[in-house]
Amino acid sequence: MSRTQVAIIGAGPSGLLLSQLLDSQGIDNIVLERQSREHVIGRIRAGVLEQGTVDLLLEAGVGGRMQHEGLIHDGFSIGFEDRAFRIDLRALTGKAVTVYGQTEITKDLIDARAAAGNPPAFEVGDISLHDFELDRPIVRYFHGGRSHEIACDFIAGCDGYHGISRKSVPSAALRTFERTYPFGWLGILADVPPASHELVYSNHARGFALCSMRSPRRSRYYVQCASDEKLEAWPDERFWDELVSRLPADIARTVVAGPSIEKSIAPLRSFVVEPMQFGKLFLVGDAAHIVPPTGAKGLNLAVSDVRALYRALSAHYRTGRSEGLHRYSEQCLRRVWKAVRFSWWFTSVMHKFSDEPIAHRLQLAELDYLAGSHAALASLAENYVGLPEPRLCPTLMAADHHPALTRRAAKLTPTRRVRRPDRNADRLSHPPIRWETG
Ligand code: RFL
Ligand code: PHB
Repeated sequence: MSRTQVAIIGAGPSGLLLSQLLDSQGIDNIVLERQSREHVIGRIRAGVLEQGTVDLLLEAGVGGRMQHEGLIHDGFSIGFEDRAFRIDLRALTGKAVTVYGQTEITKDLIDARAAAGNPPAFEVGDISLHDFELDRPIVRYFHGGRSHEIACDFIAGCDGYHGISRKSVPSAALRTFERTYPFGWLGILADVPPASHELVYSNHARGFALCSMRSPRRSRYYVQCASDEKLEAWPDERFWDELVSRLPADIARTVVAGPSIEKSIAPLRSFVVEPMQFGKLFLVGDAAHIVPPTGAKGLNLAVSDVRALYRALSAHYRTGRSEGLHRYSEQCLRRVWKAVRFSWWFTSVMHKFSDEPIAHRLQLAELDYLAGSHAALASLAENYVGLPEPRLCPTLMAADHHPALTRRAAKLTPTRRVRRPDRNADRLSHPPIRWETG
């Protein structure tokens, strides 16, 4: 039996980034991945990074290429009824987002892990987790033609929604919350210039569409499709025709069609498990929560979990203090639920749910209100760029949920800990609403 401090299950962005950060603190770890390296770096997923995600990638020493190739976006547009309005993220929040593909982040992390002499073990079979409710967890698996056993201090379950980590916890110990949406996203990647220099989210009577990108020469587009849709039913021509039909005319005219280099369908769901910790097993990223991609939150939430676990483990090994580990689930879930709410709301406003005419009219009214209300735009923008990290003061955390405690907290909490207004608040000025078309 071999030994490590932290056994990490899954080499997606969560597992790889956690491994990289722990290594930087001299914390021994091993990453076990079910799929091959080629499969992992071939998956096309997220594209929009919050500043907090960018900062943690830089802290981990894997941000060089992202800084060079990532595109800073100060805003995005929402189309409806053949017109579009811009959400000026910079003016509304003082912040921007970075467009840089998850595929590239994964490549950068795998290269960094290899350069550090601790690459993930790919194509690992039959992983099973044992004794994690006790002091000495054990991970068993099959790799390189033989079985292995590792004793560790902690297990990080970074193995996504379909992984084994969450399923290893007795079901009575967990509570799950789930909503599946009656549609999916059909996405294509193509080496053609993007239709617009910023992202465009479009509400249309035929269904949702999104114009995104990976670089000035590579576009990523999505259209809402039925959840049981078959890829074979979507030759490239049909995709481009459908996309163009769902965009405001001025944007549709700028779409450059070309052969797809990837095409896939993703189901949409909201899912949360509580708590995110069971004994020495910590659930991280998609293993603990899934959001529909509309709000571009999934990867960013995963990185927030990694940040919290990395800091808690570092403190544990450095000082022997474990408060951060005990608070991990509570701290992460506060952020998770806000992102679940935002992603659900944005999904609800932008997608076609039924043929009921009133449903579409209500969406149009909401979008018209959004376009004309500074308060509503500011709320959308602050959620999109990423909410600040939840505060760590336990008294205030409880008080936030229980008004009765707020009064007590006000008495007990030193004034310097009391919530201060956001330092960007004075930068909020009503931006001009720019109608790009119509
Ligand atoms: P992942 O990426 O699913 O990685 C989990 C890894 O675990 C492996 N695994 C196992 N390994 C060992 N043993 C087992 N039994 C295992 N079972 C599974 C898997 O092979 C895999 O390598 O989870 P992670 O690391 O938590 O990362 C989460 C993100 O991938 C995900 O949240 C985002 O991609 C979501 N997402 C977006 N997030 C954003 O922040 N911004 C976006 O713009 C954005 N766009 C998207 C998205 C997700 C999409 N899809 C595919 C639903 C766009 C789309 C279309
Ligand atoms: C993407 O580029 O893949 C992307 C962008 C924004 C989203 C979801 C996906 O909300």
